[in-house]
Amino acid sequence: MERMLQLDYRDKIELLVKLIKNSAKTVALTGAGVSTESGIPDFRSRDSGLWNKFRPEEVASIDALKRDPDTFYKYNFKWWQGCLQAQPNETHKALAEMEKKGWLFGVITQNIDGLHQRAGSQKVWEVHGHLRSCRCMKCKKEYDMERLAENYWCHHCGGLLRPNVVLFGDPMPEDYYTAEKVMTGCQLLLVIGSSLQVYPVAGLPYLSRQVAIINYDPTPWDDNAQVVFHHSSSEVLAEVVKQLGDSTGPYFVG
Ligand code: CNA
Repeated sequence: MERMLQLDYRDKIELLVKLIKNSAKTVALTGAGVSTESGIPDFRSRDSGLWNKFRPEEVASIDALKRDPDTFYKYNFKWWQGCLQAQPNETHKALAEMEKKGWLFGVITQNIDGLHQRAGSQKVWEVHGHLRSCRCMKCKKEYDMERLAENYWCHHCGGLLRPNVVLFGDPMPEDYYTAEKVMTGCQLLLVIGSSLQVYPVAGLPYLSRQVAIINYDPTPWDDNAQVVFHHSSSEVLAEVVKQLGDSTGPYFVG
C-alpha cells in the first residue's frame, strides 16, 4: 500500500490495466456510488448520502414495513421512483463494454436500480434484490412494481405487499449465494462505488486473490488492495476501457 500511495493517477491507471490484463478471472462488485452520476443518491457519501437525512436501518427494514406501512412507503417510494427513472451512466456502460470484450466475468451489485442490465451487462447478480417486482407477504403472489403505486394491499388475499428488495432484517436472496460461487477462482475483484460497510457483501473481497478499489471515500479494504482510486468511477473506468482498446480478454465469446 505504501508503495502504491506514491504512484500518481496515470501510474495507477497503468497498474489497474495491467492487473486486468494479467487476471484470469475479473469480477466487479458495485455499490450505490456507481449510480450517483445517474442522479441516485447513495447512502453513505460524506456530504450528500441519504444517510444524512434518515437512517436506512430504521426506515428500510422489514420491521418498519410491518409496524407502519404508511410511513415505510412514504419514505422509500420517492427514492425508488428516482431509481426507476434514472439512466445508466459511463460507469455502467464501461462495465458492460468490459464484459462484452471478455475482460469481466460479470457484475455482483448491491444496487436495486437495474442500471447495469439497462447498460447492457449480461451477467449481473443482484445481491440486495431489485425494483422490478413486489410480492404479497401472505399469499406470495407476485406483482409488477407499478402495482405498489396504486396501493400496497394484495388484490388476491388482502395481505401486505413488499418490494423484492432486501430490507434490513431480511435473509439474503439466492443471488447472494450464487455470487459467493461466482467468486470461486476470482483473481481480481474491482470494488466500485461501495463503502464496504454492509455485510455479508463487504466480506466478498476475502474471496479474491487481488482487489482494486474505485471509491471516493476510503474503505476498510484500502490497506489490503493492490490499487486504490479515490476518484469518480466513470472517470477511471472510461480511461481503463480506452487503454484496453480493441483487445479481448479471457471471457471473450466472439
Ligand atoms: P454506500 O454505503 O452509500 O457507499 C457508496 C460509496 O460510493 C461511498 O463511499 C462514496 O464515497 C462512493 N461514491 C459515490 N459516488 C461515487 C462516484 N461517482 N465514484 C466513485 N465513488 C463514489 O453504498 P453501498 O452500496 O456500499 O451500500 C450498500 C447499500 C446501499 C445497498 O443495500 C444498496 O441497496 C443501497 N443503495 C442502493 C442504491 C441504488 O440502487 N442505486 C442507492 C442508494 C443505496
